Formats: sequence, structure tokens, C-alpha cells
Amino acid sequence: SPVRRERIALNAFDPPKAAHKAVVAALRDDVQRRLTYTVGKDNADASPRDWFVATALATRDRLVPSWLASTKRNYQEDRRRVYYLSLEFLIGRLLIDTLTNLGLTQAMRDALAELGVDLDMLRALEPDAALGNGGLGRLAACFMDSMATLEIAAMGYGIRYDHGLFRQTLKDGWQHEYPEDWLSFGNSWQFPRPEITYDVGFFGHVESSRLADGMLAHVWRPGETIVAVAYDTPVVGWRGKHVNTLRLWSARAPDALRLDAFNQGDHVGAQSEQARAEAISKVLYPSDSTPAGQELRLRQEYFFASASLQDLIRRHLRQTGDIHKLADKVAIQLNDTHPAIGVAELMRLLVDVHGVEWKEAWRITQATFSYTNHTLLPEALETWPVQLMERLLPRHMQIIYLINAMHLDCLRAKGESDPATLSSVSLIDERNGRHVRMGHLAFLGSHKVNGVSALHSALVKETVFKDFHRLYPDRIVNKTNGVTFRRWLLEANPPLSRLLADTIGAGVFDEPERLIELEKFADDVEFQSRFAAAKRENKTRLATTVFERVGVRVDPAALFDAQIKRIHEYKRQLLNVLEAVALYQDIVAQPAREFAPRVKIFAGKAAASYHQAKLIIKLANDVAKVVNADPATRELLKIVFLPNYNVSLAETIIPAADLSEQISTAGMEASGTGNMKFALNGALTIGTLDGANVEIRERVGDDNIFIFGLTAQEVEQSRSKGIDAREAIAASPRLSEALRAIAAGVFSPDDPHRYAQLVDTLTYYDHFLVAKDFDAYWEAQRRVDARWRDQKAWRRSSILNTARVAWFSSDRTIREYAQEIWNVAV
Ligand code: GL9
Repeated sequence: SPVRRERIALNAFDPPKAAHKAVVAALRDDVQRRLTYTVGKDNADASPRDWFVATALATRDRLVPSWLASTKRNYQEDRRRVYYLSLEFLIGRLLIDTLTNLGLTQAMRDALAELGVDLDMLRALEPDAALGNGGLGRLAACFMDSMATLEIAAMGYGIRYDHGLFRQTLKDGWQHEYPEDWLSFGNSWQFPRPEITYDVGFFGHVESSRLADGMLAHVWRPGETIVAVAYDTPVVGWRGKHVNTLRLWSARAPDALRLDAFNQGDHVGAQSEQARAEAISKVLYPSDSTPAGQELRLRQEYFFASASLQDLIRRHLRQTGDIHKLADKVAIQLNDTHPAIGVAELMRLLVDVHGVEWKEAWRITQATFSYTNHTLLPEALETWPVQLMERLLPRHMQIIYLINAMHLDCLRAKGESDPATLSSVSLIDERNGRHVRMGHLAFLGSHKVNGVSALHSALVKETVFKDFHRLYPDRIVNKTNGVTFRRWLLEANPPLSRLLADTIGAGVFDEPERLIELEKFADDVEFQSRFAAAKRENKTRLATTVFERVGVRVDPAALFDAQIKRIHEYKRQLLNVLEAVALYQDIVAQPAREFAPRVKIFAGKAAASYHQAKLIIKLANDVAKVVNADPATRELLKIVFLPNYNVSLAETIIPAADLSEQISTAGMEASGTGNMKFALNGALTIGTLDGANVEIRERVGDDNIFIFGLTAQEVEQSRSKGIDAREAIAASPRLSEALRAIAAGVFSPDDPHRYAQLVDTLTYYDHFLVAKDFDAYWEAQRRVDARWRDQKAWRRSSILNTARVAWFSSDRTIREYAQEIWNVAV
């Protein structure tokens, strides 16, 4: 009942004394035991890392019973299972996350204190699991949390990369990349499963023979075999009731060593097969700009798709014994096109290995798979050269041709004869060198295809899958993204969480819809000041982090303005930097005018080969250096670029932000999820009508968000007229002056021409419409200043943001997937 739930929820913050004491004592003994018997250290000799391992293992022990029970329940109740196939899971740290979900954070803090150890010190020692690049990978991690919370029998499948996303350092403002090493001290959360392995083939040839009934049978004889080894990480839901598994595959060669070669003295060559095999799970997203890199990427995709499908089929057959029932018992979500080769692989397994007739196999495949599109950017829609596919996966290429032939025949039979339409929906792009279109394969092999925000889903129908949408009008649906409130509110923002529990009851963490009850406090002066005090606590903490990492002192009383995300031209960090330059020029020019003090915070990584993005990082740093050192700014403007952005840094920045920058060129950001995290934590958004910003505005209300700039439609019209920005620049004295200063080397006296090309590109090829949107952005920023100067009004808007964004919980998103795509009860 809600009342009982309320009591339990409150207990997590303020448990009864006696029970708490017993839990603390038990945890203390567990940690002590793990330190002695697993780590094998004396308390006196134990390093902080040893304590971390002991604490993580004692925590993990607490979720194992629930994990085993969940696994058993799934089996006994013969539940329909959901498999989430994703090349990325951007998990971050797990210690506080696990303790929070188990309601044990305070108890563990007290237990460690009795051992003379500080939980926060241990927390900071855990490396981030950074098995993803950005929003797409983080979404997969939020979904794992919500699927466990909603007690869905789900499993995540991916790759256990030895090295996650690179570590970024800034040397003199330039980005440098270093390998990341999250596993160097082991991984306390994972369970290696050396007994769970699958062979994954590559290369070779296909043997065909005629069966007695006249049908052709095909057997693929791979030229190379790689072994996929399972590593399991338990994923606990809210309150620890249900625990799912994230199963990540690691690649090994079938033989560890060629002993003959080794004995003949070729010690390195003897291990070459192992090195070649292990390369598959060595590193997240190797550069795909070279042919060798491309081949490795396709090997990764096939490797994990094949191992995962073999694994889930084995589980299904053990449970039902009937391969024809696969679609009744299993739903597989393809997270982007990365696992799309799974469509051909499932067909191969069904037809070649399990003897299912082709048409029936296709029915099963379509009913089982569904596919999420995460971007309209053409460079992200994967295609593979037919030649590469033929060589690496010869049987799959045959299957793709066959699927394509049947697909096109079926359309022709329906009277579709327009060659342009047929070539646009063909699985093979015949234009420049033949390529297999993986988005098309994912679309055809699925019963549902979804975009990730209302606007994005509409654009998917109008652009990339326009012809497909006309032919299959019921297939594309929308599932607006969400974020887990456990990590992004409860764990990241303890001051606000305590205030929420005090004000509307801790039941809000079970039913986020109850956030709406905050509305009635929006104008309450007493509540406003408590809300502001929580924000201030987070800002003070961030100010310390800023000083420690970049040596800049920032004032927590200033407006904290944050743009943290991958560095990409379409996300327009450049627009933000240009506004900073213009603001700096204004402040210096008008010593008498009052300005609202601001700290502009940037963080984010650029792809190693993306030169323009790296130059934008350098520009932000160059501008920061000049602005921060100029006494004429009177401390009214500070700019900081925090290096090595990751999930943990986001957890520090987001609760401390007053303003959230979501300023992509409209039509280009599929959804965004940072935008949701910021609003939840009471930041006001300055943004374009792009991605989920549109839906955030609908919920928080026009008065509590600063929308500016061209709409997606206007962007398209504007581009069709040309992207020469000279006119827009000439019409904006502020922009002209900012660009003039940058081009003149004001911010790069050591290399005055550093930004000549950048300013040129912006002037003549402004594809992202930075110049066209500049004045509107500037004006919106001044509306921000005006609101900030009225602190009562600002606080009201801030409270209303938190109150009105409950809908962006990933629990809501997953409920929609469960009901409308997976056909799973929740
Ligand atoms: C992305 C979109 O760009 C985001 O707008 C969206 O919120 C997420 C999750 O749906 O997916 N698509 C994509 O390729 N990335 C996204 O963030 N890129 C990375 O993850 C690097």
C-alpha cells in the first residue's frame, strides 16, 4: 500500500535506530570478512583500494540472493524475456548506485566509519565503466536500471571492452587522448563465466547440398573461429526486489598458444592468433576511418550479435524445447543499427542450424526484433561494402540478398514499380560502390521501429525512412527517452532529495509523478530558500571540483551555466563560445552597466579524428584563458572547460547547474537526455526546439524555459536557400565584432591565424546555422539574465522544472516499450 511504501522509503533516509544498528554491524562484519579472506589483507596494511574492493564485494553479496531468486522466478513463471542488444553501456560507477537501490547507503557509511574508513573516499576510487560514447550508451544503462525496477525479465548484451572511452587531457587547451584502463585493478561487480562460451565464425565459404525433399541446405564453413566468453554483472532495480543481468562478451582464440611455434622459438608469433582474437573486445569504437578499422568494427558487431543470439536461443530451447515459439517468449531490441547484422544471423541460425523453413523463420525474426533509431546524421547510418560482407560473412551476404529479393518482389507484387522507390528501399545501396544498408535491414527485420523523441520520430518518418513509412505505415512509433531518477536525482543530488522527502514524502522515489506536488510550493518563500540552499550546496561542491581540476576560482553565487556533452558541430558549443566572447566585449566596453555574474562550464570529448571539434575545444580554452585573466571583467564572467567528461563528472555538474544549454541546430539532436537530467535537478533550459526540448517545454511551460532560434522546418528552408552566412553576420554587429576578434588572434596571440579557417567556414559554409541563430540566442541569454536578477522568479521557475518533469523518468519510457513494442506485462 502507498502508506506502507512511504514508511519504507522514509526508512532509507531515517531508519529506526535498533534495526539500523543491526544492519550496520552486519555490514561492518561483512566488509571486514571480505577484506581478510578475499582481498587477503590486514586492516593495518589495507590500502584505500583494498577497502573499496572489500566494500564493493560486501555490497554485491547483498544483491546475490535477490539475483538468484529473480533468475529462478523468470524461469518458473516462464516469463517473456526482453533482450537489449547494445554495442554500448555507459554505466559509470556502481558502488553508490547499488547501495542506493538496496537502501543501504547510510548503513554502509556508518559501518565503514566504525572501521575508520570514509565511504566518500572509496566512492571516488571506483573507475567509471565507460563502455559507451555518449547519450546512446547512457540510455542503455538507464534502461537496464528501469527494466530491473519494473521487474521485467530482461538481459542486456554487449561487449566487455578491455578499454572504454579514451581518457581526455587538455594540454595547453588541446585535447589529447589516452587509453582508458578501467579493469587494471579488477572489477568487483562482474562474475566471469568461463563455462559459458560460444564459437563465432568469420570468413570461409558456404557449402550447399540438395536435400531429399529437393530443398537446398546451406552450411557455412568459417575460415576463422573466435570464442565469446561471458562476463555477468548483476543490475539491481529500485529497492533491490528484482535483479537482472548485463552479459558482456569477451573474445578469445580457441587455442591460447601455438605450442609448436613457441617451442621453435617464435614466442611472439605463437600468440598472434590470440592477439588477433582479443582485438575484437580490446577497445570501444576503434576508428572506422581506415579499411582495417572498418573490418574490426563489423567483426565486433557480428561477434556480440552472434554470441547473444546463440545464448538466448539456447536458453529458450532449454525452457520450451520449441524453436517455433521463439517470438512468443522473446523480444529483442536493437539499440541502433550496430547489432542489425543480428537479423541475418537469426535467419541463419533458424534456417541453417535449427532447420526452420525460410518463411516461418522470417515470421519469427520480424516478430522478435524491434529497432531503435537514434540519429538522422547520415554519417552514423551504417553501411558496409558488399565486398567486405561477402568476405567476412559469406552466408550472411547470401541471406541478405535473399531477404532483399523477397522484399522487392513483394513490393512489385503490390504494384510498386517506381524504380526510384525500389532502389531507395533496397537493402543494397548501388550508388557509389555497393553497400549493405544496415538501417534498412533493421527496419525490415523488425515489427516496430522507434525514434527517441516526438520530433525525431516525425522526422524519421519524413526523411531516412520516408519510403519505408509509406509502405509500412504502422511500423514507426515514438518512444521519448527517459533517465533513471535513482542515479540522476537520488544519488547525484542528496541535498535536493532530502528536501523532497521532507516536503512531499520519500514516496516520490517510488512514484515520481508525485513531484507535481511541489507545484504548490513554487511561490512559498520558505521553501524557495530551502530549494536554493540545496542548489547552493551543490554549487559549492562543484566550485571545489573546478578549482581542483583547472585551478580557477568560481563564485557559487554566480549563475552556473553548463554545456556538457560530446563536442560536435551540430551541438553548437561554438555558438556558446561566441556568445561568451560577445558578452566579454560588452562587459569590457560598459564598465557602468550591471551584469549578472556568470560561470560558463564546458565539458565533453571530441572524436580523436574530428579536427573541427578539437579546434572548438581549443577555442573555448583560449577564450577562457583571456577572459579569466582580464581584471576588466570584474569577475562577472568566468569560463571553465573541465577535462575528461564522464558519467561521474556529470553527476557533479548537473545538480549544481542553474542553466542547461541545449542549443543544437533544430532537427539534429534526436532527443538529448542531459536536458532531462538538468531540468529534473532544477536547472532552467536555454534551448532550440529540437529533440526532447520540445516535450520539456510542453511540460514545464513556456515561462520556465528559454526557447530561441530557427525551428527544424525553418532550418531546412534556410539551408535550401544556401548556407553562406555573410548576410546574417553583417546584420549582427555583436557577432561581427566577436568573429573579428577571434580572426584577429585576440584569443590566440601565440598563433594569430589559428582560427582563420574556423571563422571562414562559419562565414561561407555555416551548415549548422550558428550565425543565423546568434542574435536570437543572445537575446534569450539576456532574458536569462533578467530572470536571474529576480531571484524569486528564478527560484519559482526552477522549482517548477523539478515539479513538472516526472514524465521523463526512464520507468515511463520502459513501460511504453513493454506495452507497445515488447508485449510484456508491467
Ligand atoms: C544519440 C542522439 O544523438 C541523442 O540525441 C539521443 O538522446 C541518444 C539516445 O537516444 O542517442 N544518438 C547517437 O548516435 N548518439 C546519441 O547520443 N551518440 C552517442 O552516443 C555518442
